[in-house]
Amino acid sequence: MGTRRARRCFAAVLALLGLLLAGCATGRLDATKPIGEEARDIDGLMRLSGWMAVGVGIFVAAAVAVIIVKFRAKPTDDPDDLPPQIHGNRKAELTWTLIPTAMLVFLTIYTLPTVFALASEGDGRTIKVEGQQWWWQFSYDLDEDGHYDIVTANDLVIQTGEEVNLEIHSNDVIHSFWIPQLNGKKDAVPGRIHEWRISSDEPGIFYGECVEFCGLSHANMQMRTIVLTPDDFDRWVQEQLAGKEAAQAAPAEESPEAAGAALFETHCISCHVVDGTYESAAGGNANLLAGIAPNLTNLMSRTAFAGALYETYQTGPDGDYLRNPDGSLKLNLAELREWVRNAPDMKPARADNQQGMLDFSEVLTDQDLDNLMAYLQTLGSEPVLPATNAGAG
Ligand code: HEC
Ligand SMILES: [Cu+2]
Repeated sequence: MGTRRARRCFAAVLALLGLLLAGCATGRLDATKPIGEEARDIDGLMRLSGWMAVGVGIFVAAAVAVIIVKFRAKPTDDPDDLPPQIHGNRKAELTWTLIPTAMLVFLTIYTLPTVFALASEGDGRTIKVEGQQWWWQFSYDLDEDGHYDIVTANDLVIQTGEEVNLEIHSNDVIHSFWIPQLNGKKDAVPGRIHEWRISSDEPGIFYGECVEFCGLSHANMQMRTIVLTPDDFDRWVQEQLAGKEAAQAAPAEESPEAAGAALFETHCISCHVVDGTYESAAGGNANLLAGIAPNLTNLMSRTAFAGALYETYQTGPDGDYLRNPDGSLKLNLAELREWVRNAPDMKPARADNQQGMLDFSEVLTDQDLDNLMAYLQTLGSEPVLPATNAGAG
């Protein structure tokens, strides 16, 4: 092999390696900047074992290079004159067995405390996490009476400094929950409850994805963790409860909201629950393979919809939220409306197979859609955004 070809080959390998490493930090999913204790512990292990591997790699590559150069056949060598033939060398074999063994034993011992620490229960609240095709649901039992007071989707809201215990369930197939900056991955397995802890030192919006292939829209099954200061978190809880109260009041008669509520009752409550108003639908549509559809009680308080594939509110090029002249957030009305009109067109799903939302494009008129949008906008107040990092970037 010519040296030019060798060099090209080497360059290609380097480029591939670069691509591979870039995969650790693509846009919003960044496994290299841990923000919570659990993520930091994992990052520490990765760094240590990574550097040990780099050391071993360099040593082996250098040894190979030296051996190739030093012991290669020289033009003056007699081709029949072989170097001494050796069968076994106890000292060498012991060395290259014992050193790697010692390194692996060291790594195991070094890793174990973290493994146990990650498996231990945190001192904060417990939140139920349910994966289903293809979105995540989060339920909060505030007074620990076995009844969930807040049920939301897409946005997992927690407060800074709290070791939150997640109880991870799946309602259909295996999914996996991963917010790279806050902890490692944990599978959601049907029929099992997996416990997992997350925490964050800083307020912010941290992005995640389902990381176990779960069917058609696996790639569109995202979620985010909104981390608020304790004061903001309390405000969020109060607003969620207030949203529940408000959802029970009937809209003013003959308003677009009332017309929307009536349409909602006709077309939507077979799957969706709005707490209080549609008690009859509690439990959702038993036929829906993926379990119930997102609880819409506080729809407006979430930053994203449809498995966090779409923003509920408009963002600018740098990820900052856009605002109306009165300071309120700008609703992403166009995409929300299009979603209600023809959801399967915006996110691959198989509604005919009871996965995802139906196509209403042949059912609802433009007027119906306007009324439904008016009604949906009454569901909850706008999201409580983290003090810093108020953007989506
Ligand atoms: C067959 C069951 C079904 C019906 C009927 C249905 N939906 Fe849905 N809807 C779903 C499912 C499932 C999702 C979640 C889809 C996803 O993210 O993949 C969803 C998502 C939504 C979302 C986004 C919520 C979020 O937090 O992600 C909105 C808004 C919504 N539906 C409104 C409506 C309206 C309005 C109607 C009536 C016109 C309706 N839906 C009828 C099943 C249904
Ligand atoms: Cu999934």
